[in-house]
Amino acid sequence: MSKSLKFAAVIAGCLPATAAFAAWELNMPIGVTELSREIHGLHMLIFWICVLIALVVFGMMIYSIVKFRHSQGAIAANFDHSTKAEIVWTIIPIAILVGMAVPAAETLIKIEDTRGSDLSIKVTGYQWKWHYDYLDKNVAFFSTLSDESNRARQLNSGIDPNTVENYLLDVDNPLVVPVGAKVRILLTANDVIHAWWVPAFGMKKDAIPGFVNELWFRAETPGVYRGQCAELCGYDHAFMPVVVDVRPQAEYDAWLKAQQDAKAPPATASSVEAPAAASAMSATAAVAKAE
Ligand SMILES: [Cu+2]
Repeated sequence: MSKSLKFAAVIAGCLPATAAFAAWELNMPIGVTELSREIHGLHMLIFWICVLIALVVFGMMIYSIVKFRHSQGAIAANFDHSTKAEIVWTIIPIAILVGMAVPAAETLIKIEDTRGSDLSIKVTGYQWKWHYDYLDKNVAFFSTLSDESNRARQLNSGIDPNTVENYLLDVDNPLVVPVGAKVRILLTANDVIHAWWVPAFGMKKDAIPGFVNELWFRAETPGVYRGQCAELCGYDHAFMPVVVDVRPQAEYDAWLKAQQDAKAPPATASSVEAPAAASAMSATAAVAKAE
């Protein structure tokens, strides 16, 4: 078999594998928000610039090594300084860096611009769960690992994790937001540093105790988007997923109303709670007096 035939056979042998590789995502996900698409575009732009630089540099290197080899009688040039070459190899990299910095800075500014949001949610990281507080909406709740995943993850649980849908990526109470709304997330933590991360939104930011970090997203397609805590935060770090349920506006409004109604105390609650609180206070006073 000739060399070229062998080469063709190798290529043909690789062909069935390409179909399998198609399902084997290597690249970043494109996501479902304008920002995630821009970040992906930026990533591809810089990738292709790197490819181009590699082709030019390695192409010139290989060409020079082959063409001007000693066995062909090449004689090395004998100079130790070239102002022209130094100007060229300074200006070209500067132009490349500026060309990359301009679109990168534009995207960064957009990412940081949380003005004009439709909805603000305070997200607090806890060891090992998330707390969501819809500001000015009187809705707040904890979001913890789903019971199914939690049972399966226990040592010797006897449950095959492969049988659990969205294993370690499911929660009891997901964050619910309306589609198309600019959602501002105010991020903080109650104990150690966590990080709130939803790959489909292109957003990941640290939740730091004593600090408030901001991020925003505008999901364009309804659906359930999953992420995880992305900052090693203790031994259950792997068990505090993030789930965001993006719903059409009407469905979101109905959900919000249901949450508010469920939270509203029944009319008699205050009359029941008040005496209990009063007696607790008097008990504290009595203890204080006794001391
Ligand atoms: Cu965490």
